[in-house]
Amino acid sequence: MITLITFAPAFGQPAASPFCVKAIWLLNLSGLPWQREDIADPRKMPKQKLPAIRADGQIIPDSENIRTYLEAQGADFDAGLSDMEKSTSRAFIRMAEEHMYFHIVLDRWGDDTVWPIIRDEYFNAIPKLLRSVVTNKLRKACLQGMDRQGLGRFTPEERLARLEDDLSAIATRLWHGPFLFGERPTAADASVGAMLANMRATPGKTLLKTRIAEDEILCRYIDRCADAMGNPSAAPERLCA
Ligand SMILES: N[C@@H](CCC(=O)N[C@@H](CS)C(=O)NCC(=O)O)C(=O)O
Repeated sequence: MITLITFAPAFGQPAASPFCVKAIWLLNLSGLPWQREDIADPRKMPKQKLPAIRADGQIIPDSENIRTYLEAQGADFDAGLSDMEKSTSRAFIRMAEEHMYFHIVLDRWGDDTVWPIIRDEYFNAIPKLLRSVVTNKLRKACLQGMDRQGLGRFTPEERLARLEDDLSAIATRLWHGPFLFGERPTAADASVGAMLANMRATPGKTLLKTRIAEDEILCRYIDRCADAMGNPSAAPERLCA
């Protein structure tokens, strides 16, 4: 059986990380049997990140590699999509994972009102007396990385303005159906839906969280994604024979 190595549930999400939520949703869509193993420290993983799966005696890191593995087992997440739709899907996945994701990182690690809640949720295995010292270093390294990446140099207002075009691209597709590519969830929904869900789930009242939480179209979409992909028995149909 496939074992998903993931961060634990947090803030009402099946995992603290949107990439782990994506992997959970893809696993559910695949219809393959799987179990989860929650860990707090990814340093022993091949890429020092989560998610990863243990399957066929090996550890496969990275949610896209997990998708590839599941497809090799017979899953077809984009069944029925045309080549044009598949190429658009690829762009939406990149938008979610290489842009929207970093807004979540900055919202959670960069906001002084949110950070203490994140720290105590993510790092509750570290004894309280040590927690601030250890996590201050991690936080500094994370924010330095975001500064180098560039988005960390934007104010929250500038970040939100930058994100608006992504949100409007998503909403435009949702005018045409309940999911990004029609009536049923596809791979792009697992990425985009997971990012939006985690934006909304961030504790506190940041500009980003409020923006998503007050958007009826996006909130209904997040809920539809969670309903359709969040529960193995709720998957629209078994993708694997
Ligand atoms: N490209 C990877 C990204 C995974 C990723 O960034 N995971 C983060 C959590 S959202 C992580 O494990 N961070 C731990 C660390 O960097 O120490 C994927 O698709 O799985």
